[in-house]
Amino acid sequence: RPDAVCVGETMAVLHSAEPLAAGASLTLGTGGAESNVAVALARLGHTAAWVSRVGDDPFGRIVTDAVAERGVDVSGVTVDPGRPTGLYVKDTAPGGAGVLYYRSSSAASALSAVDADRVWSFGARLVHLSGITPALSAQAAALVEHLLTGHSDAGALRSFDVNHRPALWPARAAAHILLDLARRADVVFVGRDEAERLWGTPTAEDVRAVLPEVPTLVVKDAEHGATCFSGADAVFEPSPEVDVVEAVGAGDAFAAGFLSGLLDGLPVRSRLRLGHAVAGEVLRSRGDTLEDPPRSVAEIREGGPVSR
Ligand code: KDG
Repeated sequence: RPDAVCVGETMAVLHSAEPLAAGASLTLGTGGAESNVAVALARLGHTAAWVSRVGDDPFGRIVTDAVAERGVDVSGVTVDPGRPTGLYVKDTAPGGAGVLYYRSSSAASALSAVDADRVWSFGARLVHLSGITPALSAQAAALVEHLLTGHSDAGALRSFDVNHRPALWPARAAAHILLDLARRADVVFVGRDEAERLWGTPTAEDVRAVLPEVPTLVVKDAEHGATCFSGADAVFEPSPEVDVVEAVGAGDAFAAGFLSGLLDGLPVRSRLRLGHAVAGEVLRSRGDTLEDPPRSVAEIREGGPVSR
């Protein structure tokens, strides 16, 4: 029985170290918000599975192998011979175009409520989802809604990272859908600026006001810090200083650090500190996923568990 099952699209990534131009060299990697969380949880010593769909193509095999090699159970990944694996290009050097997606009609965009049984069959303690999946297609949105509301025999906690991707859907289309999904989750992660763009909520307290019932709500405010609201309590933990190399994947790393602390029954402050520590490690690297946990993880964990 894994600690966590993470559900969502993972793409092949082509990374350009210089602004894209004819003849540029691209490095092939792997990236997907939810599998990034699964990989980081596995790196942090938890058991994690990833459920998705990939094409019957080299990219599908490459991304599945990359996730599996990092210790994640990929037995819940379906190969769809009729659709390609999604692809994205990171043209993130100064002056570059940013992140470019080639993922419409991808294999993962055909995720649907049919896939829910595979998720539940793991009997995991936690199911992690993100607001990227409902942007992929109506049927993928139905899967997320189903997993957040449907019956889990194992009594799984549902974790939802809002992850609004403006390149997939504009804020006006995403706002009410993402708010409705977040309201159904047990644990919600959202960026302060992201929430402001979606819901017009400038402060963490304003975000709490639109999501008052969520048992554990984490509002992340980039280099300033993160606030965890649970019941009437609010705990703020400042972000440590980091020399940022590339920010892609840092939100996923934060979620994995926080969820690791939650799975271990650590106090809220330790969960936030784990989130910052793991995010810091990804901010300092070019890749999207955690390679090795930073040393501070052990120190934070030494604080020990508390009863939940
Ligand atoms: O969170 C990092 C992700 O943005 C990246 O890995 C790609 O999953 C991705 C997406 O859909 O943007």
